[in-house]
Amino acid sequence: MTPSADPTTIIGDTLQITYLPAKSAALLANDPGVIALIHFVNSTSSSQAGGAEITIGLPQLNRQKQVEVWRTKRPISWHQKGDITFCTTGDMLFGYMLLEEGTSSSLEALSEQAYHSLLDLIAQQGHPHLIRIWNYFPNINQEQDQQERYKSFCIGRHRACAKSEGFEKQLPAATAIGSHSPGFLIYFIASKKPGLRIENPRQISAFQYPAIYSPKSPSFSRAVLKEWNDQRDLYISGTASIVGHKTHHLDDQISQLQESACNIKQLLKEAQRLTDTSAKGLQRLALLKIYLRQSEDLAQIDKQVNTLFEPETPRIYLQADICRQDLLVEIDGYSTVVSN
Ligand code: 3EB
Repeated sequence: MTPSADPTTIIGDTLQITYLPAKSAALLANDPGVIALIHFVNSTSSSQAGGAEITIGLPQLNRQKQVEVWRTKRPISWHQKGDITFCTTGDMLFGYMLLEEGTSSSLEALSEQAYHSLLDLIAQQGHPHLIRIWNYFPNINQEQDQQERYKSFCIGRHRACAKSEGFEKQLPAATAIGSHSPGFLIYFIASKKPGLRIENPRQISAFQYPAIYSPKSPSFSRAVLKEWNDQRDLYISGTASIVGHKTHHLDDQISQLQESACNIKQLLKEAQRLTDTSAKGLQRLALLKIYLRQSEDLAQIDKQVNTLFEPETPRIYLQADICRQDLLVEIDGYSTVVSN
């Protein structure tokens, strides 16, 4: 659980994502290079103070609390359109929205509307390629209107995405996680030029899952590789203990963790296979975000993570609900290499 590097080092030109001790976040308040500070605490909110300040209602389990910091070396310009606050830095667009779930519309309608406005916005702004997206909303496994809320989300998202032809070939890497407080929060990266979609040979594409998991398929890729100016990033979707389309290791958190790590390693191999050797540096993960349904046994889990990944890999542990009832662990991965 070692915090990552010195807050003053910025590696790539376009985007640097790090975890820093939460105590040092105040030092960054007036830093013009900050795109976003992402906090993991007990409630969901967002505000704009120079950069974006996003708070996600997921209790952080690390003893020394961390904050996720997004920075760039490029000039940032901020804008607001409807519910979406966004900035552009050259090829990249970063945006977020926090929607309230009213009583008048369903989660399905809200998800469709959110994705519809997001896809519209990035097209209008000339950054039409959705690269990576995070979705957080409460009670993800609860039934509402005779449907599990995760499934309602999938249906709404699918409906919005399906408006553009061939969308299934360009799905972003994604995370969809159940938070512990009200508010439907989305943040995302889009770009002018497309990324490269990567699937996992050990898993059926989520887009082709049988309908038991959702009447309309989950619209995401397992990972997206993206070349920015002087850097190459690999955004790995929330990865769980799924082989083929089935959950493996029911009721066994440690085995699920191992299977998830195995899936991530397979994805890294696949990224390597699909690109030239310069993707080598991408084999080393820069960050791990580990969602745990149960918060007990963290010491044992952390020990396992040290053996499954490089022990110095910065990580944040979050207590979260995962989109299938039987999943106990999910991991987001990120790696980056800078050329020259
Ligand atoms: C899985 O592999 C686990 O619906 O956007 C992981 C990442 C999962 C993203 C999503 C779902 C999503 O199917 C669940």
